[in-house]
Amino acid sequence: MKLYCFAQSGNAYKVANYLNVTGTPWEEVFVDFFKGETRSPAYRAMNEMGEVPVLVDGDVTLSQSGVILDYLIEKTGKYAPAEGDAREVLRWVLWDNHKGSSQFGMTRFLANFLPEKHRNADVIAFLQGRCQAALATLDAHLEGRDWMVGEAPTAADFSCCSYLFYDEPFGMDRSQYPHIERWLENIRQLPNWKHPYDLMQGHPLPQS
Ligand SMILES: N[C@@H](CCC(=O)N[C@@H](CS)C(=O)NCC(=O)O)C(=O)O
Repeated sequence: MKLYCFAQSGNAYKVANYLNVTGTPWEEVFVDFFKGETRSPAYRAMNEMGEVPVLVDGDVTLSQSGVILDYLIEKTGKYAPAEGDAREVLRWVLWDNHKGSSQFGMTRFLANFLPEKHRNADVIAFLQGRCQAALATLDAHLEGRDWMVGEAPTAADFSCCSYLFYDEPFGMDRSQYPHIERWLENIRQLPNWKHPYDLMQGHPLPQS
């Protein structure tokens, strides 16, 4: 299996983290996102959405981290939801794609990776408000729970946690979210867990 990814991509990390902690063999294909590779015709021919991650498994090519996780869980049988929990897992993966990772990723990008001369403080402040609202939702859900859904990790955990392992600031005062911190520690304890920068290539970014 090949995973098209790069270190700064929390969306790719959702899949890389799953592959790593489940011990599923995979091959990394580095995508030079910051040089515009996802906008190239060759990349678009593979993924018309122009996004990372993409998983290629034989003649199966998939994009969208939630879909890829669903495929891998079906294929490996690892971290499948308990009976009756699948729809609740999907509900959180969809929430994450809209209200969680999408906001965290964009805010982190604008505040850290965009050249300083292009950063807009008002836009960043607006997005930080969105991040804080999402984090409050997540923290409240995790109160009294070890995992997002049920008694073991599922795609909901792999999806929702990914951007929260990165250290670049994007508006999160970690001390405000003790349930999130406890849950992230549970994920760090999974077998062979690795930080995204130790799992995928491209960090640190070359100085421009
Ligand atoms: N919902 C998608 C989001 C994927 C996504 O936005 N990936 C970013 C990298 S983290 C990307 O490739 N963006 C390219 C672009 O928006 O042009 C998923 O979960 O896979």
